[in-house]
Amino acid sequence: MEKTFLMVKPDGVQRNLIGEIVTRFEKKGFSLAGAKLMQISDELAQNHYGEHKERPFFGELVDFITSGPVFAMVWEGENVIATARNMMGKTNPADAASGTIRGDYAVQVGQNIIHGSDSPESAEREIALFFNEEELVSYEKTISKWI
Ligand code: RTP
Ligand code: MG
Repeated sequence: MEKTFLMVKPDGVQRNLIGEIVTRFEKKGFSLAGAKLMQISDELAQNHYGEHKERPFFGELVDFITSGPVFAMVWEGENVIATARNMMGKTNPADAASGTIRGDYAVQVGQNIIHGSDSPESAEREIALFFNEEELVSYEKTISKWI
């Protein structure tokens, strides 16, 4: 089953949005495969956002994502990578539709509440970067046949 890496960013943790965000993915019908509250190191931040190294906002991005604890998660389900991106909304909250996480809870592009893998390749890379095999659980839910 497809897996993705999602993370409540420091602004979402500070604003007490962990529960709200977990609830949205649970109610949608996806399964949580792993989760932890953690402080991202400078090295992990630079690696995670490596694709943006040459962008003018890279320094701010690394400073922000290391500015406080994040809630890292792995979610599992059919088409979870693309569907989670839709549920998050556009990168800039000003462009994100109402009903999406960024559309409902964020204002600025630099503080947009949640991260989500943007492709199967990034999902695999990011899950491996943040989680050990032993931290992930695969299980059947009896509700699965209703989704
Ligand atoms: P993310 O990686 O955090 O899930 O966000 P994303 O895919 O929607 O956007 P991406 O292009 O990967 O950019 C990563 C994060 O960089 C910040 N950003 N700032 N100042 C700017 O113009 C700018 N552009 C992007 C955002 O916080 C974005 O989530
Ligand atoms: Mg991205």
